[in-house]
Amino acid sequence: MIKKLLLLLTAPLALSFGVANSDSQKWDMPLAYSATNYQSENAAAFAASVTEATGGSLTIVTHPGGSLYKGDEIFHAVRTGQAPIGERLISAEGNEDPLFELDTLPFLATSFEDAKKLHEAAKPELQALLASKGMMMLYAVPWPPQGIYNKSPINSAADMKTVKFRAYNPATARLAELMGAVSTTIEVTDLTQALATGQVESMVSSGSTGYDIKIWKYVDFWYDLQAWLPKNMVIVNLDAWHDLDEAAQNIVLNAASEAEANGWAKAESLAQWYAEQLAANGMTVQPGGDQLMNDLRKIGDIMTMEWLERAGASGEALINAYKSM
Ligand code: PCA
Repeated sequence: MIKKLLLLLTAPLALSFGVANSDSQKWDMPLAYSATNYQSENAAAFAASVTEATGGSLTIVTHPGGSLYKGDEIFHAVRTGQAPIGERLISAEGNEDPLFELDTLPFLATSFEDAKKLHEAAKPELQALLASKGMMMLYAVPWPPQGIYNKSPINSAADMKTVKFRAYNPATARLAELMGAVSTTIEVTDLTQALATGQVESMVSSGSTGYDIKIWKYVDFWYDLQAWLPKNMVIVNLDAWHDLDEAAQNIVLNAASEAEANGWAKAESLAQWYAEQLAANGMTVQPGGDQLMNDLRKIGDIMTMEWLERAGASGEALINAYKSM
């Protein structure tokens, strides 16, 4: 009898605990880049701000450095809901859709100001594209302007012939091909080893990534080409999103717009500092010479033409909209 009574008393208690648990959620957030990079630090601040503002009813835990999912797994993980949220280099998904490559078209948007305009111009279509894949973008943050790292001086594109080149997306692989270089696509987490073993000896990237991997141990030159500013995006799975109540959604959206503003400001304020760090560690940091820039502009024109062929009228409209901003 007493046993029965106890059962009767404890059953609803257990039930209410169960409900309380399912009401509070934990989102694991995979990041591809190292914990100390400003992109990851910005994501960690975003996660902390959501966790605090929701009083822990939504806890977001970041997993930097590809520790939960590697960079090239994150898009798929979020799409399938294996991860509710994650950060991915937008242009790395260029094979999925040309729209993802807009911010890596050489010399289209080469300053933070222009990159921001390009971002605003593309946002609605990018959101629609992601929605068609069951995802939504919460915010996007640029990398500083891109330049070429190499072991020896480069005066023209021809100097890149047969060089073993690290690519980070289909566009940089195409750039390598047009220069006559030989590319391998490698995530930053595997980059130090690839440079140390001689698998690659050159790449195009920002001062930020060169600094993070202490690239001065392997190469001596960085040409600050200001060729484009690629972005990382933080994406959320729409099923996970719809599991949140409206109050939590609003908290996430507010934290996201703060993270976007902070991330852009941080990237811009660090760009020059990164270049100085490369130089301070013995590298020759300089702009591209005339011949190199001319060659790369021609290659950029080819890549833009090829992109327009794939992106069609809507791609052209997007570029025109950006140019008229
Ligand atoms: N760093 C990233 C992408 C662009 C950048 O500056 C990388 O090299 O993977």
